[in-house]
Amino acid sequence: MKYAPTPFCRDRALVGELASRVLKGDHRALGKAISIIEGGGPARRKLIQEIYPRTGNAFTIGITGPTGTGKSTLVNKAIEEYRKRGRKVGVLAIDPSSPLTGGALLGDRLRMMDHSLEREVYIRSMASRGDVGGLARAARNTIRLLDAAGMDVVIVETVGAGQTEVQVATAVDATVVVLMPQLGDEIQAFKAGFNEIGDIFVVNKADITNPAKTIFNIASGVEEKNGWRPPVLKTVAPKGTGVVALVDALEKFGKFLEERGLREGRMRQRLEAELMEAAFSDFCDEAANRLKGEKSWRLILGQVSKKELDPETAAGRLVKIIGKLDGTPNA
Ligand SMILES: Nc1nc2c(ncn2[C@@H]2O[C@H](COP(=O)(O)OP(=O)(O)O)[C@@H](O)[C@H]2O)c(=O)[nH]1
Ligand SMILES: [Mg+2]
Repeated sequence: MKYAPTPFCRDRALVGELASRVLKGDHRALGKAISIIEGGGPARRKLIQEIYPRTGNAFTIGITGPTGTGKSTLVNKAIEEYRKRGRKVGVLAIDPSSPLTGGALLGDRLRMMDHSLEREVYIRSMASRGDVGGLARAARNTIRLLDAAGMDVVIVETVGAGQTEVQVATAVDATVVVLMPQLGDEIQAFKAGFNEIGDIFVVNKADITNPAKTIFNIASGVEEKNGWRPPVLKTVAPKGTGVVALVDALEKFGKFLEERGLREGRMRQRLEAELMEAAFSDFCDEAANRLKGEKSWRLILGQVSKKELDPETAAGRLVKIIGKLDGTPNA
């Protein structure tokens, strides 16, 4: 059960108060609010109800690519560049490492530490857990919180081209795919997955080997979408080389979306996917809980275990039973 064990009527007032502090840009409140988002349940719903009208102002950026290509280093430098341009920056780093070690998580936190104390920068890490849909949902809502808290730019770092990463990477206005020279297999992966999601491509670690061939390979693979041809940029993240050009390209893409009136449409498309996922996920949780309270559930379970009924026929019957269940859904 995801629902908070504390009585929610008391929590409602607390969550309302927390939301108003988030809207004022209070970093401590943000931290608590993100934990509520991760926890799910009615507190999450109340929180999002409160802040949602105040979202939509931040320019949201997804940074993705294989492990070790230099994404975190690049994010750090991008934060610096955005600070120079007077923007408030929120960062969400989604870590792929096993929740048992948490090694890279700590590393990311340390690497980003120099900015954490600044008032205009907020950085949060989120461990990727087993629950794929849950993570994407938490990430989307965290982006909303950072947006509502007054961040001008929200950056989300994810790894790889798996289902979750693609979901998260596409929950933003602009997606930057970070690769490096001589990735070999990764270039194949790029062709399979990254190609479609990238609005800007970066070949980082340009100091290690000549990136010309990699850049050429990527550039010949990218396709123009609605009049935007994704640029392929070259960077040396630790030195900050190419970072100004990257932030320029992001700003240019942001303007492009606004001028062409594409931002709204893209947002709507993302919402469509999100609502469908969220509704089905909640429906499954709720239906499972209700079903388990039904006499027919135990009856059918018993029949299957005694081999009076097979699992496939049982599943079909359960679907019919779920369809007939009524009750007041959690509002
Ligand atoms: N030589 C070189 N090393 C880099 C560059 N960018 C990042 N690194 C190093 O590569 C390692 C992985 O970087 P990190 O930012 O954690 O990659 P991530 O896994 O994509 O987030 C770190 O040791 C960085 O210092 C670069 O442009 N050149
Ligand atoms: Mg990283």
